[in-house]
Amino acid sequence: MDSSPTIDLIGAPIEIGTSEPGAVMGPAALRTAGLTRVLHDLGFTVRDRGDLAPDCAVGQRDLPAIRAWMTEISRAVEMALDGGSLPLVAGGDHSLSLGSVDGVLRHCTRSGRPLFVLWLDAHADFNTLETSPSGNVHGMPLAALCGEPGFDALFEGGERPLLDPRRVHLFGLRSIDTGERALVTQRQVNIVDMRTIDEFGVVAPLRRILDRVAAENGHLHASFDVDFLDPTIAPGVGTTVPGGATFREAHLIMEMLCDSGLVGSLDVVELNPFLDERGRSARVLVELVASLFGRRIIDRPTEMPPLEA
Ligand code: HAR
Ligand code: MN
Ligand code: MN
Ligand code: MN
Repeated sequence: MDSSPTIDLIGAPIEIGTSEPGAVMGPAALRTAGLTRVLHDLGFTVRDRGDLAPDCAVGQRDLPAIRAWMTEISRAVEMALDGGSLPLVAGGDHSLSLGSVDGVLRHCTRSGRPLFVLWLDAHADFNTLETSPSGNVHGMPLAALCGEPGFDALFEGGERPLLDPRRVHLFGLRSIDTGERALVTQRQVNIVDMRTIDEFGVVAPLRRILDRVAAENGHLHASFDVDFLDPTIAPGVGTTVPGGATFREAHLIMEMLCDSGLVGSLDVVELNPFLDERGRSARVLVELVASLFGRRIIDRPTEMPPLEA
């Protein structure tokens, strides 16, 4: 991101991609936890665009309803980027990334920059309608974005830009379905799973990703699924998986993303306030977003501090 872009906060209260109700309250909980205020206090101009409300019946879970959402989200994100703003899409379940990444792709296609996606998530979200054990669309957005067959009904007619699976970086993976595992391998999706993080920490793997994006002058889209975090620090999500990132790990990732200056768009998804404990998860998310946008303990480079004589 450049010095201080305007941030367009786009609420996407969608839960048609999941079988666990509650994610519709996500954008409201993030605002309540102070999302707009912390960004404003960090010196950003924040335009809260409110919550999108496409013209489809509430609770409707069929493909046309999802498509109505995707079209709206995609347009809002593309418009923000075209106008020089940084879109922050607050969800809502992870199916919203079908729309947000589609919007970023359209912008990048026009500007000629390659799009890289950092998918911070316990899950791969690379199921197709055939491999999905649940039929829940929030487990499928990456497959759809990368052009796996069966998803055309989700997008508007005409050509749509596709995401290159080799530019997708899954980070924090610890739950994957059988067919999905075969597919991500076949498509050469990049994976930093929890085993890798246990062995090498978050710094070395993330630095490799950031170096790659910088070397190719890419646009980096970060998609933050609450279940990336360990459920002990973020219980407010419908699909908790034990063994997730600690607060310190997630916090450091955000600081490194900030230092890189590469993040051009962001999703914060899957917050389910109905399952949360007194707003804890929403508050943790706001803390992490603040770090991503430049809140730091002390202004100095990230090298080891010199020893005082
Ligand atoms: N892989 C499982 C499925 O497809 C669970 C997916 C859960 N997805 C999310 N987003 N919560 O990551 O049903
Ligand atoms: Mn741009
Ligand atoms: Mn997800
Ligand atoms: Mn997930």
